[in-house]
Amino acid sequence: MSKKPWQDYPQIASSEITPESVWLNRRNLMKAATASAGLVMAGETLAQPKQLKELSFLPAVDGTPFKATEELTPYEAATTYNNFYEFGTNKSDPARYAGSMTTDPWEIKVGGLVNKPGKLNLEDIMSDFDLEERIYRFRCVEAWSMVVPWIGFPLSKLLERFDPKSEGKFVEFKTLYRRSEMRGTRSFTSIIDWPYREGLRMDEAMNPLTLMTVGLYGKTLPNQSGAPLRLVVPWKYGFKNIKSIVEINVTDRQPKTSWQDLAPQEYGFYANVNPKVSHPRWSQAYERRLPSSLFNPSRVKTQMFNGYGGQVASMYKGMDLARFY
Ligand SMILES: Nc1nc2c(c(=O)[nH]1)N[C@H]1C(S)=C(S)[C@@H](COP(=O)(O)O)O[C@H]1N2
Ligand SMILES: [Mo]
Repeated sequence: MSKKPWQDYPQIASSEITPESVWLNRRNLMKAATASAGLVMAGETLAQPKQLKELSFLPAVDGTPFKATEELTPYEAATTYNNFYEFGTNKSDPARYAGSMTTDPWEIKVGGLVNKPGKLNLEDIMSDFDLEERIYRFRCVEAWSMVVPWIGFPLSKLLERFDPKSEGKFVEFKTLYRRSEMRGTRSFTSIIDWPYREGLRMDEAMNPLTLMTVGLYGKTLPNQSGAPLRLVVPWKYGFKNIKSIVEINVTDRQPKTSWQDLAPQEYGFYANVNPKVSHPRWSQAYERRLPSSLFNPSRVKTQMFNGYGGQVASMYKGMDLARFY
């Protein structure tokens, strides 16, 4: 795979290139030093990219928060520069290896504090929910960003169907964990306690911006983007946008999340985009809008709540956002 311009960041200190994986790699080195066995990765054949299906959907409406006005990130950039640690920690690993994940059949289990626990399969999801397009800014905690035309439906519509109980204050999400198809989870350097987990407060989950996403650019999601179903929460850092979801639970306690588990001082539960609250190792005041290169870094100012304050700021009234990061 040839290197794309947006995969070069000589303008940024090496400690800042891919902070999430840099952090992991440091841990990995320590782990590797103590590991007795060498690195043995099965000689995997790369799966063919699967056929993506055209979707019918309601286009995003001009002049609404559902349609960002910035230029779209090219499809190629959005689908070759990814974070999906189940397939490796390099940005190019998901596009290269996620094809090995089987996404058909697919089932999501919904339970916890709901009156009607149950399951949904992908066919139900595709036939029961009206799909709409949302053009959202997407901001990774590593300070790169993109603008993507997602396709999906509000998470609230899915949750309502299972009738959450009034004691339900949070929603927990889990990604598929299938070792045989996810080389990153088998790697001896993998330190995430799989499955990947995320969570939202109930009001965040019910916010109209919060999207259960099944596609991008008019078609079903490629595996590296979290097929067949992933979360998109545009006012939060990218790691909240959990991919390839198989389980959703309504809970009365704040769920544990994968990144919080790994480095609680660096990655909080809320993870609201906030230019004024720095990550311990870098500033969040600016971001690189993909495609970004040495001669065209596309440096833009990061906006409070990623520019969605009008829709979400009221949920955090009176909260110290430096403390609840
Ligand atoms: N299951 C799972 N979901 C995940 C991740 C992951 O490693 N595993 N990475 C997160 C991070 S850190 C980011 S920035 C986004 C990246 O989404 P993208 O690859 O579609 O840009 O996915 C998030 N969802
Ligand atoms: Mo991220």
